Amino acid sequence: MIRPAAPEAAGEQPLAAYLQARRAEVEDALDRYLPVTPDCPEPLAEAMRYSLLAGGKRLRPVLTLATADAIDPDRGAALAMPAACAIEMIHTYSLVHDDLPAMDDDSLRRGRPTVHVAYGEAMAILAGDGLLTEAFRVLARWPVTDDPAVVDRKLRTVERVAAGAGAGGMVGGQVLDIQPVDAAAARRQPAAARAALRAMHERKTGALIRAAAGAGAIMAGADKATIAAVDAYAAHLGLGFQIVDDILDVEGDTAALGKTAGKDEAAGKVTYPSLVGLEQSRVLAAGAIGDARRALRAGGLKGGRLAAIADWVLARTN
Ligand code: GRG
Repeated sequence: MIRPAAPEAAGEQPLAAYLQARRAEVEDALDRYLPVTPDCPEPLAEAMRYSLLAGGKRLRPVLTLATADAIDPDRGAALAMPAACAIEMIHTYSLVHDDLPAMDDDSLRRGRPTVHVAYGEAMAILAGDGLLTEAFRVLARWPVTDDPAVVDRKLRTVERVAAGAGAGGMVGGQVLDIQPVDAAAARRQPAAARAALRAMHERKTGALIRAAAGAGAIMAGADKATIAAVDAYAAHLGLGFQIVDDILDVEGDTAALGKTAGKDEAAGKVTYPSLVGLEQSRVLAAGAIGDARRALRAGGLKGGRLAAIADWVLARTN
């Protein structure tokens, strides 16, 4: 959409190959972490697999792994893989619940019928519950270790992920999103409306993206200052991601997105394009990605894939 992705450093594989390889590793690991019968009743196991192994960009787990790679290229990704998968399980649960008739009432996700359409509402609620709960089992159990330093990292990761996903993070953001909006008031007070929109997205979308990057940093053994730099990067990245999401809802098509396009306008939602127009939305998205790159430089995190991932988030078409 805006500018080319960052050039690879000499000897590095292209970003697309890196993303593809990391996604494949995540999908293998997700498959291993998912509960199976007879412990898990068959219909629940099936609905959880249906939602979790249905593709998706895998932005959050790849971000966890790329952050860990940037900090400890040798061991970081292996240490962070369980957290990466747990975050994707939480993200997927949020999509399953968001699609329910009581929330967004959508019938298409990741290019196929939503879980409640395929398995019924009760099973969709329970599949989401199962994914959320199993995510915390994965965080607590893996990597299996007696090393007190790694045990400490796991505990800090659990706290950070719970904060990103919970009442002060994604769940709280969803609550703000379902409050009725006064579109006329938003038009009268555009600055206040924009601040409210940003605050909602910081929680609903941004908090889990921050937790994804933060988990990678913590599991790879980053110091406090580096964790803070990663957090600043991810906060800007989350905002950029969301603005692009709003733009794609207007400009994208349902087949490419794998979810229903044009829903925001149909639902009368306040979005970046509805508040500031498409052109200014693009400027804001590029600004957020520029801020993300600056946060990396300020934190001395120049190596690795994080800058290129920021460019990819801006350029994405689905
Ligand atoms: C139900 C507790 C609860 C929360 C739902 C994330 C969320 C909160 C709702 C999803 C609705 C939505 C369209 C949010 C905008 C940004 C977003 C999170 C898009 C979906 O994430 P992607 O694009 O999806 O990373 P894939 O399928 O690629 O993983």
